[in-house]
Amino acid sequence: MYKVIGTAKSRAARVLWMLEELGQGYDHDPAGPRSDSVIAHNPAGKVPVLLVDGTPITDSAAIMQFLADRHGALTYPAGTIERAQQDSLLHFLLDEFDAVLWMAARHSFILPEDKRCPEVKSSLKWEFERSQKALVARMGPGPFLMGDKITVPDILLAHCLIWAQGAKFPITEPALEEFLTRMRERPAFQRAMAR
Ligand SMILES: N[C@@H](CCC(=O)N[C@@H](CS)C(=O)NCC(=O)O)C(=O)O
Repeated sequence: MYKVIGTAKSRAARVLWMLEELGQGYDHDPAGPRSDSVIAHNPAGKVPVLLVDGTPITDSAAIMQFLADRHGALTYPAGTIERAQQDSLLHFLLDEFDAVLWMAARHSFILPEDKRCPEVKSSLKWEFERSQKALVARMGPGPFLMGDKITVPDILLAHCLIWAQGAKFPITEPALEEFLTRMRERPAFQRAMAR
């Protein structure tokens, strides 16, 4: 029923991880961005793409939330206060973590060389540190962002923190280091990364 297109070294890792958490079977095409099998389903050439019985869905956050809703796990139900708080965290992470890391990547190796401004990275690192403080200030005792229950934003956050380590964006908040250690220990994460 499900086919994930996109190398596990990309944001496709989030979708692989989610499917493993949900215990759903899937096929995986580890295609790179802008490859023919990606462009066939997403004219933007971006990964991940999830094929659901052949119908493509793009954008990792939308895909993760779709899967969570469809299988009734890792999410609060739509229309509840908890779901609003969960979505709010998701959007905060997309704005303040994902977008900052993506901007740094664009100015490091994605944009054509003559369009890159590498000096923007020090400003982005400063923003990333500030956003970590803001996130920790709204986190409860855990172990997950929404308390006892793992939800979609936990996977997004853990993936962004791993991305940050690779991009040499320091994780400055001990609570986030501890969160990442816990998330990495999850068998579903390890199965997804084994791909
Ligand atoms: N918001 C999208 C972003 C997708 C995206 O930009 N993916 C990167 C790889 S992680 C990509 O395919 N980049 C190729 C490009 O921008 O040309 C998502 O979360 O899926």
